[in-house]
Amino acid sequence: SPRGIAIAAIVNLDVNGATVGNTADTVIPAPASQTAGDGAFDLGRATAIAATADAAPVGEYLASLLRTATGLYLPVGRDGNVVLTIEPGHPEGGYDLAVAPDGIRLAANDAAGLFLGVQTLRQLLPPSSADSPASLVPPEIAATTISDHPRFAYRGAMLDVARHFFGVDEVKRYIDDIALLKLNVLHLHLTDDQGWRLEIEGWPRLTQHGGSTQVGGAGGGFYTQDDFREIVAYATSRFITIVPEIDLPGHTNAALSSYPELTCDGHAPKLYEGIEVGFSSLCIDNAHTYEFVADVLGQVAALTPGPWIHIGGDEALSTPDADYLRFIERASGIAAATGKTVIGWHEMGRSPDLPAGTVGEYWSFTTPEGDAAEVSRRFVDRGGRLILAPADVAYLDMKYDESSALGLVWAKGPTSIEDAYGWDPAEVIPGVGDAQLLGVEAPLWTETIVTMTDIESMAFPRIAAIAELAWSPRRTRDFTEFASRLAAFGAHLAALGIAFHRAPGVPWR
Ligand code: TNX
Repeated sequence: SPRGIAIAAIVNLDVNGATVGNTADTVIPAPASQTAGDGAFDLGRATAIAATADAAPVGEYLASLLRTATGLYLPVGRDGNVVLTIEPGHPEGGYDLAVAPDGIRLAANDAAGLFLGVQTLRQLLPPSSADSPASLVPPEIAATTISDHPRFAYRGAMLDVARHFFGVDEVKRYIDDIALLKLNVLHLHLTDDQGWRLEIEGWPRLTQHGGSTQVGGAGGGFYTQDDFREIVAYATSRFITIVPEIDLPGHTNAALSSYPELTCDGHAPKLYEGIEVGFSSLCIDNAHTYEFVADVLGQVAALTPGPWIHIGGDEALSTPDADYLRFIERASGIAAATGKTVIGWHEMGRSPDLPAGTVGEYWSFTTPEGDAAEVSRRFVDRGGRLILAPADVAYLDMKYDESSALGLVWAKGPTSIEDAYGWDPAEVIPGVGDAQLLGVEAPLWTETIVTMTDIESMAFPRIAAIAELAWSPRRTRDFTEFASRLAAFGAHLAALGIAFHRAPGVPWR
């Protein structure tokens, strides 16, 4: 088979003194099909990127990556030997990439597909960045033919900006980090007990007061609507869809503290800086509550070009059951009236009445607990699909092992890289296979996560495992082989300055 042919050393000097990149055998997530060719393409001064108008933004993006990585200023125009083509006939969401000694051809149905192909091409180059040695000599790319497409349409990461706040630049950096792995969704958990992070017109105290603190106290912060638009625009430039989450009716202490009329007794609770869950609830039979929900969800939907709006619904432990069901019915209707497809954590499946097509996000374990499987299947029964984020394998905020300084352990203890890789989305919920799945997501809750380095070291490398489960065909699954590709990927992460955890069990270089 073409796989397993020479896993090339990541930076070799060939006889001409050029740096030779990885072979296709080192790409993460593993492509659907790949064949090694003969020879190599020399990236040098004679290289030019050819792109038609619709492909030009991806051409410019590739040129800017190569400028940083190699110091080469490649022109983007009508002619060239690196040809980006948009044409019909490729598998949904996929691309074809051919690297030969006389040129590179990348083709896809749309610019999003080309962007994904560029992420593969990056990993075929020697790991490099503006200040690394690979920039001193023009690199080569070993000849290869790749035909690739994703297993799932929704390949997500989630960042909790409520427990600890992360600014626009940090979110942009995470967007670039996850784009490397062909993830195409960033779910932002914008509100929780500890903070309200998005400006809502007409409700200024949500951010002025409710956004003023975070877990542990110091800091806090929020996005103005312009900040949020900037995040959305940046994500769009990376072909990543933002899914905004406003968590309702629990996880709302910051809102209740800002507007006492949202409580049942009219008393504003204090701001909260701890990490307990399940103690707050909007007042369910209160007209203000629905004015609030309609105003917030309306503005969030208007700010977000993507098709989805997430309304939480998890861990509403202090909302009586009957109230919860009444609230979810009403709030999901308000959310659907914005024109978006509603997403909710799997508890929302308990509601007898959800808008058609509502998507459930499953966060129980790889062996479902309690009624999690049953309530999750109800989304499917009502025409929706599921996103899987099983907490024992996909939660990036779990410790790697007992010695991890950061992270929690409630989801069946620590989660190693083997754990993150060692499951299959089609085997979690009986009766839910690929056809019922929208995709997979890796949430990063931030009770213990404070800095960008914390984010990256908890996410990487486990997010690479989740990305591979979301993208690659099942037949490519093999931990030993994955670990060897991960070692090559780690060299790229190091060159890019992405802090990653050198998890044991991987032959890091
Ligand atoms: C559970 S899973 C939560 C979050 C916490 C997380 C910590 C889910 C939908 N809710 O509120 O941040 O555990 O791991």
